[in-house]
Amino acid sequence: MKRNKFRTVFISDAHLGSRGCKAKVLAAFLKSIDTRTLYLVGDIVDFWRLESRSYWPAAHNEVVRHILKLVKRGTRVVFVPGNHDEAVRAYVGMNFGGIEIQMQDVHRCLDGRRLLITHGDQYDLVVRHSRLLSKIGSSAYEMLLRLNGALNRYRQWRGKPYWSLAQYMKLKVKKACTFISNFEDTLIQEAKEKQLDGVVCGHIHHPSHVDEDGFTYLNCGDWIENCTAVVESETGHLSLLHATDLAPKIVEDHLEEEPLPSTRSPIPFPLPDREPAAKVTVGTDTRLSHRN
Ligand SMILES: [Mn+2]
Repeated sequence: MKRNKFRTVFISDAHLGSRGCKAKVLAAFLKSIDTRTLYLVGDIVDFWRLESRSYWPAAHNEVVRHILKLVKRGTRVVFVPGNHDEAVRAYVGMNFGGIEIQMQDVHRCLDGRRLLITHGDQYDLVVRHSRLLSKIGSSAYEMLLRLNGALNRYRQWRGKPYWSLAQYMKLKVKKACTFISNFEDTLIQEAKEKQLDGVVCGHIHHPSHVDEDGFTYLNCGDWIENCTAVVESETGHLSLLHATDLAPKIVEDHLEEEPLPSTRSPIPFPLPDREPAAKVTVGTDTRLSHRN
């Protein structure tokens, strides 16, 4: 099997152990890549969900198996836990079967730029100050996703396109909550204070690639709704990818029962390998269309 080669791949918010997780798509994605470094940018396993009931279908094992396979093939795997897998934070500095656990990390790109790697919940004031509040929010969100699934099965049956109720509700709710709108700014500020050139994070399930004043903000998105990853090509290009950009056939086979939003990654794939590494791709500011 010919795999897509990368220098670095960043994924976040898989939420393994929760019903919303598109584990089959993620497994297909991991199977289709070859990378020197894989960053797991938090909320990979959803311990909050597993606390209340155990849910672990075979596809979730497949994801873990493919990550371990990458380790075996020589990929450096760094796990930066998030708030849903914060239990793992107790093991920062340790190494489990080739997976390094780090609280945060700094990634040096091929072109020398240094990026802060963090899940991002530390900069989300609501999660920080009210674990209970965000837990309530999290189970309401899962209910919403189930409702969303039912609604879209109905829409599909009526021949209508996919429409994300969860996304719609999230945008509505978040508009009222300025803390999320501050999330990106806070993270950018944090990385600037650390004298870094950018940040790769997750947490808000909102894939985004912004290049501004020589500073890069990349949000990995999630594997519940968006199925996106941040990648650094072998020539040092940073971009945001949609899973179907990489492994369209395999991925689409798994999506029949669970349609994805029709929006595709704005970055064309395959990546333009011939261009010099220092040239930064012009980011598409998705904040313009979905203000958090
Ligand atoms: Mn999170």
